[in-house]
Amino acid sequence: MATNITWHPHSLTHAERASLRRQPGLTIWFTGLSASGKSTIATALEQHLLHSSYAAYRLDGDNIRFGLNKDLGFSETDRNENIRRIAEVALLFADSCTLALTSFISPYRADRLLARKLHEERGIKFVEVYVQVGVEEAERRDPKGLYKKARAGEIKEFTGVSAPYEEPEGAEIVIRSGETGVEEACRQILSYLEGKRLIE
Ligand code: PPS
Repeated sequence: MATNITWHPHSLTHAERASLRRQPGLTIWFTGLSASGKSTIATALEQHLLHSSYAAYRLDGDNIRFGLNKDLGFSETDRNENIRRIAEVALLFADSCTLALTSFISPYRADRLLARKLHEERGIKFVEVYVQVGVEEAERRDPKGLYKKARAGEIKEFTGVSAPYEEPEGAEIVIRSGETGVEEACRQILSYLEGKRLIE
């Protein structure tokens, strides 16, 4: 970190801002293997929320790597940095009273914990959604043909094949992707958020 820098606090607390905006700010953090369905579910949830007049915005793994994180690859160190940056960006969205939806594989438990900790330190809610699917099923789906390439050795360090995925232990929501349709998954998340009074 640079030296000679000073933190300038906002003129409002997050709670005061949320009350003025009449809109909560929080991060819904999707994690799961490639082809688990996390982006599909996050996209559908974003639609639901927007149609219910919530400010919501989805940050997507592939997309972010076209811009902000285009300098990063898929080594463990690069993935750590990818998730660290996304955690900070999601926090900014959430602090500004947007519902930030992130869909990144985020394979390392420590990275997801860091994202959670950053939010908790600022008093901002963090909801982890594990979109659970076995490698076999993800590989059977293989919508982008990436598992096939990984098995052929054309993609190195591919999650679930030649790089690890550490399953979440304390996710607030677990979606069993093989048995749960997209609409049902959205309902599961919305009912959790409503139950916790995070949205109305
Ligand atoms: S991570 O692990 O959180 O840093 O990955 P993420 O930023 O979510 O990017 C995952 C998408 O990148 C594509 N892709 C790979 N995924 C995993 N491993 C390797 N080696 C890899 N190379 C490219 C792939 O399209 C992932 O998108 P999803 O939507 O998960 O399938």
